Amino acid sequence: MKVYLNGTFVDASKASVSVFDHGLLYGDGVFEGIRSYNGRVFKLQEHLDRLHDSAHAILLKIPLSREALASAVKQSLRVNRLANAYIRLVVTRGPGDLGLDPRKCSEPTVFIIADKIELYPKRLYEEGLELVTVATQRNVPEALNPQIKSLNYLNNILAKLEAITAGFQEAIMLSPSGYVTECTGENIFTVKDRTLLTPPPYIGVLRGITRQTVMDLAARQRLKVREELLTRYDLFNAQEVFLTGTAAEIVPVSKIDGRAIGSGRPGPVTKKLQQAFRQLTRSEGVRY
Ligand code: PXG
Repeated sequence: MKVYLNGTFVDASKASVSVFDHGLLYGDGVFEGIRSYNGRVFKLQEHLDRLHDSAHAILLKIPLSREALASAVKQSLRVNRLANAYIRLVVTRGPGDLGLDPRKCSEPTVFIIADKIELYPKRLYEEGLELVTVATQRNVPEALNPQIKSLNYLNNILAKLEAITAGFQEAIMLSPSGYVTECTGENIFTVKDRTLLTPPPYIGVLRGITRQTVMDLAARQRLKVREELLTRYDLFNAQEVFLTGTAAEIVPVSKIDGRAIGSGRPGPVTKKLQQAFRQLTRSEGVRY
């Protein structure tokens, strides 16, 4: 496997960054997780836009133009001969000294890992996922805005560990006032009476690209879609709940904190959206 690292392709075994890189020392950097389907990168422009917005929010200047980044992503897929892949695009503050001061970092580090996509077990999509609400609250926008896809994922990892310790695979994180935010690496939706609801970004969620894609697909299916504050009660009493994310796509939720959601099986609205999503990933994207 070849990894793009600061302008060149190097063997994966030689693709290393400095221990002085502030991405490592402080989580000072931003990233994207992107997917390709059948030789096309899905929503590439949207991912590059979000990467730039994340970088802009932390005063990090990406040393490559959008076009250069796009072509580096495509080249990573070509050199590794991958038709269906998971792509990790990372920009860090770069190597500096042991202080926090980002001005001491000479040059941002840019790397792209393109690897085979590890699909989740089929059972997950057929039976649905059981979730648990955890005590670790989602970062508040006033401190570290979850809209910034930064390299600092400890908030999410702590929540994930709580879920795992409790015997579940995924966690629901709440805001400090107890509103539903998102899972550790997926956005959340409820379905009730042909209306999709999902928490608004200001409560502290990542503006997921799959989230937006599903909102667009839902509108085309004449479903109503709204961003609204949701409580656990709203989740428990929804007809359907599902999660969205680049890696997981659309995952039905069967149970939350011991309460069955709807029939406890993937519902018709979720299934129809999954179908439309599959169709879309097959028919659009940037060719490489
Ligand atoms: N919320 C958070 C906190 C995320 O990290 C999403 C939502 C979904 O966004 P997209 O744009 O992918 O629809 C993410 C996705 C993983 C993993 O292993 C997921 C993400 C990052 C790293 C790993 O599932 N980000």
